[in-house]
Amino acid sequence: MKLKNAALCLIVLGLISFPLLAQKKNTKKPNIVIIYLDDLGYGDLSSYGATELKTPNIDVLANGGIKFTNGYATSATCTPSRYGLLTGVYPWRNDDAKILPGSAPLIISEKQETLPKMLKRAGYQTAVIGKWHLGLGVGETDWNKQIKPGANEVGFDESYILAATQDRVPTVYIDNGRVDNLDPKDPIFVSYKKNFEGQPTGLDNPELTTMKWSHGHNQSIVNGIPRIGYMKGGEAAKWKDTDMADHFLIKAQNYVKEHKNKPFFLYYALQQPHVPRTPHPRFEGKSGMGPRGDAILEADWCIGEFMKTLKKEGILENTLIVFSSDNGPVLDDGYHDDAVEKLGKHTPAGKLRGGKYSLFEAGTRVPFMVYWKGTIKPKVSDALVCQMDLLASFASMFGVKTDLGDSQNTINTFLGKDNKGRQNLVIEANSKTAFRTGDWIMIPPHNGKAMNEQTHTELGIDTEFQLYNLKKDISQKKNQAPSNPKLVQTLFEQYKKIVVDKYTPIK
Ligand code: NG6
Ligand code: CA
Repeated sequence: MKLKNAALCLIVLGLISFPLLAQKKNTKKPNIVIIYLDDLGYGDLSSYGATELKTPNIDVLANGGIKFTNGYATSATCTPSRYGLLTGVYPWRNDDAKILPGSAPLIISEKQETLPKMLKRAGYQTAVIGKWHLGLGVGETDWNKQIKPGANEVGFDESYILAATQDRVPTVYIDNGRVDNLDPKDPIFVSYKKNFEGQPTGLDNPELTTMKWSHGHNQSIVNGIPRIGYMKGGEAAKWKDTDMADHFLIKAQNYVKEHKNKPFFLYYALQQPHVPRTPHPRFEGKSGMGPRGDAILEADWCIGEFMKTLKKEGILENTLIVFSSDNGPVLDDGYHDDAVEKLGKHTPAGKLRGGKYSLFEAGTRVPFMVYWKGTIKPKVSDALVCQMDLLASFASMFGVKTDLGDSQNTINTFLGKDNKGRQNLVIEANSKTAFRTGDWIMIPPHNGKAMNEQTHTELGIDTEFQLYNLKKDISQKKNQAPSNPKLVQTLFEQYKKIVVDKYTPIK
């Protein structure tokens, strides 16, 4: 009898204390980490169906969190996707949101709302570590001085970045607006117009290159790799390509260790598997697929190490992690690096058609997961979600007012509480757009090439309407537009309301 009473007591106590505990957990602000890869395809992870590559660490996030099968970047290339992610505004609303040279000015206005600014208002410390590619300064940048405005002026308390891409000059790290390790006696000069006298180039001095270019990438040579753009000086500041992954990882780990006592937002933007693919020698040959596969394994390792740090610092269960990629996969993106030759049975885009640069699905549909150990129950979600919506969603989660732009609050979908996602989405590739709603995607007529001959990518461009049912035909094999003119018209009207009818971009 006594025992029974005690048990009853415990149950009652449990019932009372459980909601309190649950409440406590929900009110505590989790750290937020966005892990963002560069050119990782929908089919590049074992958790997304890859059989030829094993990505056990990223799979922990996919299988232990919400794994989205209809998760999108806003665009099929880097700059616009990152613009969408950070500003919550469709990148095609900003004419400057196109693949930028390393010397381009910052394309986010200092007055504009951004994800880190909003999170700062919610009480977060903010940082970006890794690839930036949203421009720096106001033009005619002097790389020997403080470079402003940049990441720090649009919401990041701290930034440790590469300016554009690994294949573009300047090939240096920028630490809170200053070129890291720059020797003032050896100033650095950058030009995208003409070479500096006496400097070798990939075009004229192929004997000095250890990696061979296939298209573009024949200007200044750094570490034996011919790049896009010209650069002179700054010897001590030049990065070592094979150390880049370790370098960013250590920066990210240190950031966590130093900021763990208050909520932080870390945008950890890895450079892999974008070209030039330069995995550290300890990953060389590990995938059997050449440097592209090795770079993916290296990125997977980095993420595993980063997770270990979160765990060791005791904050893994209080950290919400979003994982995604800025655009879909490409094999030959300008260097002969065996990506084509050693691909074997691997399908970087999975069953999707197209790839990086494409309006077909593989351009923008990317691995996308939200992981929060102990809080989010693992599931696979086929809701339509987009990176651009993280801004409005986190704003709603923390009760912070925000300038919405195109960002929609889908927080319950991100946390796995519902399966609604967004109703529709405009995707973009090379300033051309298409409209997804429900299971349908409508690609309006566009002028332009159907094929990118250099990368061998189908671009999804046609002068006729295209309509695909993605549920029944994920590989976009059958154009249903000719047999569904009414539906095409309806979708085109909805699309026009968003795309063509005037909207003042936030600049
Ligand atoms: C292209 C480059 C490509 C890559 C891309 C940007 C050539 C021929 N091709 O112009 O190699 O750098 O720009 O990729 O130069 S992204 O992922 O940053 O958008
Ligand atoms: Ca990219």
